[in-house]
Amino acid sequence: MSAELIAQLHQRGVFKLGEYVLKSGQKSPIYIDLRELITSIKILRMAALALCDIIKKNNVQYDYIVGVPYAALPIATLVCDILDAPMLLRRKEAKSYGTKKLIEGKFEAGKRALIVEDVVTSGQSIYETVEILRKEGLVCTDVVSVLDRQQGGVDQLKKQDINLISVITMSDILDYMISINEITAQRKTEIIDQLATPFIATGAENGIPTDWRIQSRYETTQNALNRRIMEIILKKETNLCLAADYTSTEEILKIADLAGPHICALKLHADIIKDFSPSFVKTLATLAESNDFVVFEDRKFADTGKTMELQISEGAHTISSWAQMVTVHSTPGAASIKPFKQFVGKEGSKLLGCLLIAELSTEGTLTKDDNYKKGTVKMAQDNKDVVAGFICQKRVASDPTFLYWTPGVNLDASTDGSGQQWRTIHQAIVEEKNDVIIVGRAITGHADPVAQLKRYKEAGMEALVARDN
Ligand code: S5P
Repeated sequence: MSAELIAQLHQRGVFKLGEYVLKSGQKSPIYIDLRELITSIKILRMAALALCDIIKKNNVQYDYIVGVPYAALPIATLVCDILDAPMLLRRKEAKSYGTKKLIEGKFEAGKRALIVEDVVTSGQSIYETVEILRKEGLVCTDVVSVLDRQQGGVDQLKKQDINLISVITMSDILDYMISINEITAQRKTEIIDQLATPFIATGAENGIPTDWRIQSRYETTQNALNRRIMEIILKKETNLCLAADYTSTEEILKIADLAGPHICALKLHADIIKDFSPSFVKTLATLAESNDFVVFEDRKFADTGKTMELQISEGAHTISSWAQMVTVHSTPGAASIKPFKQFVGKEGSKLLGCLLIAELSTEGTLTKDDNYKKGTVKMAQDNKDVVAGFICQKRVASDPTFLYWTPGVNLDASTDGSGQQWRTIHQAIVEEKNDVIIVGRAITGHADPVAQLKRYKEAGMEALVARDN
């Protein structure tokens, strides 16, 4: 059954050879995205049947079946259907209303829960699920997965008394690729060796300190903007940046006043404001000072050095006279940074630093390209005095001296229908390892923005603390 499954998956292009960076930041010579499974119910069912097969063959005992959220949920559902077994659902975030339960479904403490996973790498996501189930009194010792990437997952889980059985392993896939002359036996050995090399998900590759806690990073940072932001994060306990995308100064000042206590930065698009004026930025500066937040102009500069120099200091907005931070595209190359360097510390300029756009949140963005991201990171690394970090979707560099700011966050919706892609705070911070969440319409478009500000502030900090502890 597993051979047929491998052939079917291969036919759908699920195995991609190349150079990839996994969620953990680890490099991988092969990428396997089993999420493509769910677009073919036939293959999904085949995988579910194979899982049922190994459950029976190994005589795995269970009272309930639980999928590791989210990718394994459809397959866990099918497994439950085939085995006629009761399913429990593990939530990634407790509901902010009602019962706040982390496990949905009826269960009795002391009974056995069997975990279903799609792909196992280090076993970390499985362990997180096991921990939650065990806290609820469930007995949790067995996991079945579709694929084991052979990256130490089995051993890591063993240490936690969890037994992992998989339908297919990376070796099986590579053997299949050898059999159809797609790779050589030598390449297989190289890939398996590379995958088995222990990985430390930090900056250790570059000899950079490995502590990601904001407190430690605050104590060592050399960058003026990061010092300021981290100071606010620690003092006000907020890693929330509000995107105040209103077109009138009245609305912006109103939300700035309400948001003040809950945010570390207020982000503007000055070019969408109908009645922008020097008195507006003056009032905003007063609010920023009394509430302790940073004023951020999301200009996304991308031009020749000279033009950007004029764009930041002249024209209707004279951005450098009021914004403490701005966004800059890396596309112009070295010219991206130079004009901004001269404004940090310059008389009459408020600029403390900038963020480089490493990856956009929009559907179909060309910034997904790995070389593009690498080039952006290199540019930042060579100019740490002015580049404080990145706008990104996943932490783009294993370097804690930068801050990673991420837009595309909404707890109640996944898209705006105009290309924006939203995901949860847990995903943005814990899974994708960003530091600051940029949230707009989830707050500004809500009937009760203050309640939303509190909700995003609390959830943002909770995720940050959970990530680093
Ligand atoms: O990739 C990006 C980069 C940015 S800075 N995607 C984004 O959405 N942004 C900005 O973040 C965008 O311009 C907007 O101001 C904010 C997100 O707003 P929301 O309403 O979608 O949360």
